[in-house]
Amino acid sequence: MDKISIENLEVYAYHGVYPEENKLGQKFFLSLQLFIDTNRAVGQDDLMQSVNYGEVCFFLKDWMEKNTFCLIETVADRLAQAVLLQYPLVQRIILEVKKPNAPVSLPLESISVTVERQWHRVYVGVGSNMGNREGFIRSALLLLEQQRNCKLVRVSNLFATAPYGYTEQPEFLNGCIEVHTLQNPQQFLTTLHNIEQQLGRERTMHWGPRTIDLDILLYDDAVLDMENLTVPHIDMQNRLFVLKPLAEIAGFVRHPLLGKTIAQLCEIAEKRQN
Ligand code: A4P
Ligand code: MG
Repeated sequence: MDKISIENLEVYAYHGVYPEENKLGQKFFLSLQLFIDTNRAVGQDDLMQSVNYGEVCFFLKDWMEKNTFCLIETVADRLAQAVLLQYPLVQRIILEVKKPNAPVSLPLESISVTVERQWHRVYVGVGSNMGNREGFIRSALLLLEQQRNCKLVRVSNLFATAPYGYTEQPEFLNGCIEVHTLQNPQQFLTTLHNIEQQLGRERTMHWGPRTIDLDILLYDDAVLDMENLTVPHIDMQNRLFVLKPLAEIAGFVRHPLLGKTIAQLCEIAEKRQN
């Protein structure tokens, strides 16, 4: 990927843990690398197809002056996200926030924090088998769209499906969505849990009836085995109610562990069922 770099942009701002820092302010230096695809801009030699680095510098200065945080870790995290949200052509950013006059009573050149942030492509399985099933699913999508750092990119059709696993429960409505997010997997899982909770989900029984179920199916090409999160979803390859809608919006995407595309996995699962 191509890169636009800005080095040591000097700004005066009021971030810091000590009250004096918030009152008197101090100098900060910002260095960043913006990863974009410059092919279109180069093909047409057109600034509108690229990112105007001059404009970015003023955006950074303005943001640094308007906000106040205690930690430069927070400054770096929030500013990196703000740049990604402001400039949709930027897919990834590496940002260093440097404090040359950090309040440390020892000689040093500067203190800095560097963060790397990017848009992630996530596929989520949605399901409901209680009450107004379509209403719950549409509400979940609305709540997800309202998250500042999530973009709902694609939505599959919704399918009525027979219950899988525990079968003594009503029919499900299932679908899949593609979301682009700045959140890491754990943050994104928390976001999904919050939405489930807002829509009255009660976890009374594993695999039991639910107003809404939101499962992370794929998160980029990540393979994660954590206490509360397994990605890719551990059983997605065996669930036609996941693979069918997912194949509609991500048939070309390859499962990072099984090495097959979603379209291929769907075909295999369909054959197995017949
Ligand atoms: N967790 C681990 N990995 C993930 C992941 N990739 N995405 C953890 C989301 N959550 C993940 O899930 C239990 C815990 O799994 C979470 O706290 C999370 O930390 P849950 O949603 O609280 O409980 P659950 O949904 O009852 O359990 P589980 O294992 O997620 O069940 P499934 O796999 O969601 O299956 N039949 C049809 N036709 N359609 C359906 O949608 N759904 C289920 C539930 C059963 N049968 C179905 C359907
Ligand atoms: Mg679940």
